[in-house]
This record gives sequence, structure tokens and C-alpha cells, in this order.
Amino acid sequence: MIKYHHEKIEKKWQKHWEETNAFATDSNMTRPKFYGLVEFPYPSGVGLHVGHVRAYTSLEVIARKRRMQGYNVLFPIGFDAFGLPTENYAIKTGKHPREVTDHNIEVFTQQLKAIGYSFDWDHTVDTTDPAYFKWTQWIFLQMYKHGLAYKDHTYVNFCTGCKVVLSNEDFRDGKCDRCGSPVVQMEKDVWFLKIREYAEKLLQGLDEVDYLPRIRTEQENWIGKSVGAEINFSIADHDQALKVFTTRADTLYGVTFMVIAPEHPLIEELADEIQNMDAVNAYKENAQHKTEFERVQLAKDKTGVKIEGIQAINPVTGDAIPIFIADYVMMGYGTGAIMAVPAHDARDWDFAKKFNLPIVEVIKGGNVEQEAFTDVSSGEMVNSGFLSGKQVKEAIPDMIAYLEEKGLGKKTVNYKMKDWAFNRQRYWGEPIPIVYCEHCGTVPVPESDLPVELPKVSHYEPTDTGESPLAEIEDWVNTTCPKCGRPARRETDTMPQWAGSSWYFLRYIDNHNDECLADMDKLKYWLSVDWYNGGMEHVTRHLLYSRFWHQFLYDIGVVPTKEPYAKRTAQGLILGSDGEKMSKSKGNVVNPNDIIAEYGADTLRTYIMFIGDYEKPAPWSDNGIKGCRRFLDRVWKLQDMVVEGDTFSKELENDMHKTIKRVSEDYEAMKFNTAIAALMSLLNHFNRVGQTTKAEYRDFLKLLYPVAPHITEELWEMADFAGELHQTDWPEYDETKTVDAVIEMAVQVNGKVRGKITLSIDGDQDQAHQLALDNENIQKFLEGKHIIKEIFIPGKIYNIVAK
Ligand code: ANZ
Ligand code: ZN
Repeated sequence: MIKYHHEKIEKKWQKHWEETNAFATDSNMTRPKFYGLVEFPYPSGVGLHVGHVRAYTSLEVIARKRRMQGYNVLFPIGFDAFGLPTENYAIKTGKHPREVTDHNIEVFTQQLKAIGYSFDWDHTVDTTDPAYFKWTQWIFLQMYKHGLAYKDHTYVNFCTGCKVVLSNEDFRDGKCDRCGSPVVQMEKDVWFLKIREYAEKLLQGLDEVDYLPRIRTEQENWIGKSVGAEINFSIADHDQALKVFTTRADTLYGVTFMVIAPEHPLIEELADEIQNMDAVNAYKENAQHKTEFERVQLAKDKTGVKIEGIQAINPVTGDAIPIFIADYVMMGYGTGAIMAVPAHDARDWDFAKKFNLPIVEVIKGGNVEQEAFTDVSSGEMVNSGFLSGKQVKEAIPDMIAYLEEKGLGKKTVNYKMKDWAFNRQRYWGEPIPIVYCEHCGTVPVPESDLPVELPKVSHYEPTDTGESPLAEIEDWVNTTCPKCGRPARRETDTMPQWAGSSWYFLRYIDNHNDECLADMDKLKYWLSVDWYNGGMEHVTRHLLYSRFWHQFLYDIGVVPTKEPYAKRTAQGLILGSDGEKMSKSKGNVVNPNDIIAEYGADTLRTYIMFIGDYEKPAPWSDNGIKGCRRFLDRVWKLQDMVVEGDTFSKELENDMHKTIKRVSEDYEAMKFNTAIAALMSLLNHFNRVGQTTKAEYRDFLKLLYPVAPHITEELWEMADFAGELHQTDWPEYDETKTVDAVIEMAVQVNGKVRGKITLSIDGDQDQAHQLALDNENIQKFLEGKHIIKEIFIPGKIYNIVAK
């Protein structure tokens, strides 16, 4: 037998598949279809890592299986190539980001091909290709025309390192996700997309799709729906009202002060009345240097300033109460103002203690002098006028009804999710297709002028003022107004990284179309994406952004389905062999190239799928890789054990049906590890029996093929089986034959048959022992005796000697 030479075999089949276009999507849209989507990579300079391999191999297995099941499969890949790492590299090296991107895409492509993925390379996209981002810009224009894109002067999160505005999703704990520098609040002109307008639809849409429960929860939490009431407090001696948002209208009698966010417009509006404007302004100034996280999460010690000269009126008690500014109230949520109920809200309690404010109990059950009583499930209203004696659950709607009747407030819904800040002061992104004209104002670039391409520049640093380097390219910035033809200036900000990935799955379907973003008939056939797999780190931002764009495109009739993805799953991380997250600095990064060179792509794929529960993190193990290579070596040797036989042998029939069922089901359930374990066990059975019939061998190769396609294709060819493996059918099983074969066995006690037990054909002595003890009749003859000897002859008899 010739040796298993992985390199030769893998190169051979990869070349063959490419030459025969083996995985091309069928343009004939008649068969049932399967659209499998994996998150396209960012082509960074470090190349593909083993995390990508885990993310892609799962749907690769499903895609290969689906083709054998007769589906027309679209399994595409592309590159999400705009963004900071490439731009930062360009700044450092002076190389044009275009050049860097092209090079990286080439490296990634080589790597993906070396793993043997069955992507359809004719359906690929590159988000930085003008033919692609023409349509990204087009979608932006549609949003603009539908009032979903607007420019606002507002406070933004500004990364002091990257010198760009970040959306709330781009940083955590006050530090930039990308560079770790502190993030501060800054006043700026910002483009926003009104994703909040889609909050309810994004929530409702979750009922129509099949996402992993934890993914659904992440989406719901991010949207953050909160049902409550808006209540108007009047300002004493003024027409002005101060509107608050509360989820606890029931506690209105317990309000002893109000708090507004430092940025609240009331301060400007009542500037003339405010007696301590200096202190108020100083506090406001200070708050601007803190991030939202510092303001809300970290500030156990509450700070604030009482606004002297104005007071609010509690609408139900008529009491005049003080108004504070404090940074634990955020301008971006609700109305930017709260009614404070120190007895029943922990933050208000802290604040009241610090500033010596009254604490009025309105729900019985706690000791509000010691701490806030926040339990809503039990407790009875007290000190609360018409609500006294009621339970909280009834008191909330009753108070809202009362306020609505008196015109003092109304039921409202709030969403935590904020509008999407949609611009960056960077070069390597899609230019926002907008022109500013002194006469006409903000003018969208006509669709016929798209794409607005990036000009060539010599350096890529953002400017000191935080403007994009595009602002310095006079030829490009200066243009004519599309409306009046007078001189005008282009918007110099570019779109954020998330833009291109918000609709790439649509473009895959019809990636060469230059009439529209994708042809409707093709979209009707291919959508929804049947199965989308990706990382847990993308189940908030990317998943919401792309669902938002898709829902919008549905609303304007550009796509035929409400939801883009019918199903979304997620892989766990692959950790270093030390159990830590892989990172350059820890030196625990595994490079797929090295594994392919030493053990082969099939071993890499098998190992990555065998490494453990697909959804959980798994540490890398060199022994694990070696074990998988040994398994494939043994698969290779099977060729010498093949005997004639177009059926399953009697001995293995049950095993064969069980394994086909198990592997088929486990692949679908993403239980790749147990599927492979079942194949390993079947291989052991072949070895035990000492042979495998052609029928058994054929199905074994088919089952292993999606995971290890090269070696199985080669063995298929060597066995002279008809056609090519990937063109054959997925094996079928007979349900009735998957049931474990059982036998009846006589049980003797001291030489006499005393009963019969039923056990599986390969049942052992322990099983027989247990079953015998459970049998009443046999039990009778063992009563009061000690078992001194047992004789178990598999499949034949079980004899107990007892005294
Ligand atoms: C009175 C009250 C009494 C409240 C009580 C809570 C408990 P969720 O569920 O997250 O929506 N709030 C409203 N707007 C705020 C803002 N801009 N910044 C900080 N806090 C704000 O929380 C809603 C509650 O958070 C509101 O209900 C309000 O405090 C506070 F026993 O009003 B509550
Ligand atoms: Zn004009």
C-alpha cells in the first residue's frame, strides 16, 4: 500500500475542484436551494487564524452535505476590507491601503483554498471595490431620502488614540475596543442612522427566526425595551415643564427631588433664574470628560449640584422639590431627567444620603432608612393617596391612567439602543455621498454619479482637528452642487467599518450586477439566508445593523423577505494550549499554515471539528491534532480491508444504520465532535471484524467526506467507485435497523433455568447481573443467599452460583 501523502492528495483535489468548477452555484434556479453564510473575514496582515477555521468548517460540512442531498448550494466568501488596521498599517509604512488590501486578500484566498473550502469563488465580494461600495452608498442615499439618515450636533464618544468618533458599541469600560485608549465625550457634527425607528421591528422580527437562545437574548438586551411613563413636572412660577421617564409611576408620592443630566437644555432655558450658574457650568464641564461607563457604572459615590433659584412641583402632592444636575442621569436615555425616589431606587438613595434629602417610604416591606427597598414583586403602597393599600403591580397602571386622565403624563416605551453614529474621520472607508452647497444646503449626490470614489492621497493620518485626511484634498473636496451647479464641498467623513458588512449577503447572490444591488428574481430564490454562523462578538452590532438595513430594504421593496437570516448559530473560541485567548503577546497563537504543512488540511479540519462542544471555548492541543492524524492514517489503511459485497454484513448492519443516522443528525445539530467519534468507533468495528464490505466502505467515506474531503475523494477514486465522491448521494438509513439488536437470555441459578432476561446483543455480564436482580422470579431464588460465582457466555447464557 502506498503511504498516505497528504500534501500530494490535497493539492491534487484542490486543483481538480477548481478546474472542474465543482462547487459553482447552479444559475438554474429550479432545485431546492441552500444558502449557507459565514462571517467574511477582515483581511488583516496576520492572515487567517484557527478561529476562522472553526467558524467556517462547520457550515463547510453542512454545505458539502447539502450538495450530496441534491440542493443547489450558495456557500460564498468575501472580504470586509475597509477599516482601521489596514489604514494604520498604511500610516506606518506609507503603502497605499489599496495595495495593502489587495495583498492581504490574496494571502487570505490562498489560505482558504489550502484548507479545501468549497466556496463558490465566482460569488465573492470585496467591500472596498468601488463596484461594491457604489451600492453601499446607494443604500445610504435611500435612507437619507427616507429620513433615516440625519446630521446632528451632539455629544459623541471620541477615541483619543484613533482620533475618531466611536459608536456606543465600539468601546467598553471607557476604553476603545480597538486601541485601548481612553474615550471621552466631545461635541461634534455627526451623521446618524435612525436604527431606533426600527427598534420595535427588530424586536418583533426575532419571533420569525431561529437564533440560538443566547443570541436572541443579546439582541433583546441590546435593543433594551423598557415600558413606563412620561410624567410632566411643572417648574414653580414658570410655564416650562420638566418631563421625566419612569418605569415606576407608582412611586410618584415618594418623589423628593429631581435630577437632570448635565447636558439638559433646561439649564440654558432657565439660565436667567439660575443663581449658581458658575457651579452648574463647572460641573457640566467636568462631566464631559467622563465616559458613560464612568458616569453610570463606576460612580458609587454620587456627585451633583443643586440648581439654586428653580424648583419643580410634584404633580400629585403639590410639593415644591429641588432640582439637581448629576452625571448619573444620561441625556441620551428617556428624557434626560428623572424623578428621584430615594426610598425605592438605589442610586437615588445614595444621592439622598449624600445630599441629606428626605426619604419617603411609599411601599411597605423594607427599612428605607437603611437601604432602598427595590423589590417590586411584593409590597403594598403606603403614603400614596388613592394608591395606598394597593399592590405595586396594580398601582403602576392605575397611576398612569390617573395621569393620562389629568393630562399630566402618558404611557411610553423607551429603547436603550441609540441611533447609529455613522461617520468616521478616516480615509479608508466609503465616502458619504453628500455635498454641501451654500445655496441648497445638504444635497445628496445623484445616484447616477455613484460611486463617489476615494481620491489618491499621500498620507492617511487624520488631521489634528480630527477631520479626515480627505478634507485636505482640494481637488476632491471642491465640486459643484448637483442641484444648482454652483461651487460646493463634499462631505469628507467616511462610513464606519460596519457599513459594508450590513448587506454583503445580498451582493453575494448577484455580485456582478451593475443595474441594481441584486436582481429581484435571484433574491427571491436565494433569500432568506438559510443558515448564518459567526462569532458571539457579532451578535449585537453587526447582527442588528444588518437586520436593520435589510428590514429597511424590505420596506422600500428592494428585497423580498422581512428578515435576512432564517437561522443564526455561533462557534466558541479556540484558545491557546495554555487555555488563554490566543494572542501574539502570549506567544500561544497556532498558525493554520503550519498545521496544514505538517499534518494536512484534512487533519486540521477533522481536529477543529473534533476539538469539543462546538459552541464552547476549547483549548488547542497538539496531542489532539496527532490523534486526528492517526485516525486518518487508519482510514487510509482501510483500503486493504475492503471485500466484495454490495450490502452491509450481518455483523455490522446495525452499526452502519446507527452511524449513518447519528452522523447525519449530529452534523445538523453542530455536534461535530460526536459525529466524528461515531465514525472513529465504526472504524474500530471494521478493524474488529477484520474487513469492510464495499457497501460499508462506500458509506463510511461519504459520511467522513464533508469533514475530510481530500482523503475520502482519493480513497473513493482508488476503490474504483463510480463517479466522484462529491457528486454522489448522502447515505440513507433504515430507522427500524438502528434499533439495538436484542436477545433473550436464559438465567440459571445453581444450574437450573429460573427466568429470562432481554438484553442488547453486545450486552455484558454487568448488564445481565443487573437485569437478573430486577427479575422477580430470579430474585426469589437468590433471596437470603450470597452470589459466589457468575458465568456469563455472551449471547448464550448467564449462570449464577449462590449459597
Ligand atoms: C422613578 C423610579 C423609582 C425609578 C424607582 C426606578 C425605581 P430602565 O428600566 O432601565 O428603563 N432613568 C430614567 N431616565 C434615566 C436617565 N436618562 N439616566 C439615568 N436614569 C434614568 O430604567 C428606568 C428608570 O431609570 C426610570 O425609572 C428612572 O428612575 C431611571 F423606585 O423613575 B425611575
Ligand atoms: Zn446648490
